Amino acid sequence: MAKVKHCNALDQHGQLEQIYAVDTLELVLESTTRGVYVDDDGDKIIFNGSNLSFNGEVIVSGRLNGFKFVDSDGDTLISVTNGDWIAKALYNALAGPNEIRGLLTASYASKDQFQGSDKGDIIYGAGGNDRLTGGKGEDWFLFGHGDGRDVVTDFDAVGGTGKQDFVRQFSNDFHMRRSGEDTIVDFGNGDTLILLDVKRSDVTLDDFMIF
Ligand SMILES: [Ca+2]
Ligand SMILES: [Ca+2]
Ligand SMILES: [Ca+2]
Repeated sequence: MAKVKHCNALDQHGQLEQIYAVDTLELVLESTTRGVYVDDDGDKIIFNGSNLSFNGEVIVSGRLNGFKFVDSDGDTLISVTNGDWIAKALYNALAGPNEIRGLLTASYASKDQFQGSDKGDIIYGAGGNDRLTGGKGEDWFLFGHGDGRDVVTDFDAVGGTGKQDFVRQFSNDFHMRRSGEDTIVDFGNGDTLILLDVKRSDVTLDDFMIF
């Protein structure tokens, strides 16, 4: 289970894709436990692991247990720990056509835990049954086809401007039902989003946006 922490510096709608020029990433530090990549304006991706080895820019072997996005000011944007991945597979996902999104989708493929910052975050659990906590601010929870049975622990359906949370989902073909104190958003085929301690009557279609 990876633990993913979004930090304040990423701020509202933090799109790593807009921050990182993946084509320009260069490996600037390598060891058996670490690989540090920097893009052309100084934003870093730091991989941590064991038995790592490199061939040019490429990680060719070893395991990764986490990685961190650190911007050119030295502020951590997202920190991922407690994972266990084949290092080459994650490197290949980053080097593939979907770049950052590919890396995140590959890393978040199983059951993980997400903690948002005090500001607005975009939180994407990807595959597996994830536990998602947005924290303060206006948070967006992304949910795609095959993303499992995810739980949002602090969904704010009534907060108003600056606090309200939203779901960004792959399909408008879902139904909602009450389950005890919770609201279940059911997309069928095992894809469900559970909004803990949220009243069914507080959730409206305004809380959703298809992507
Ligand atoms: Ca996941
Ligand atoms: Ca937040
Ligand atoms: Ca999931």
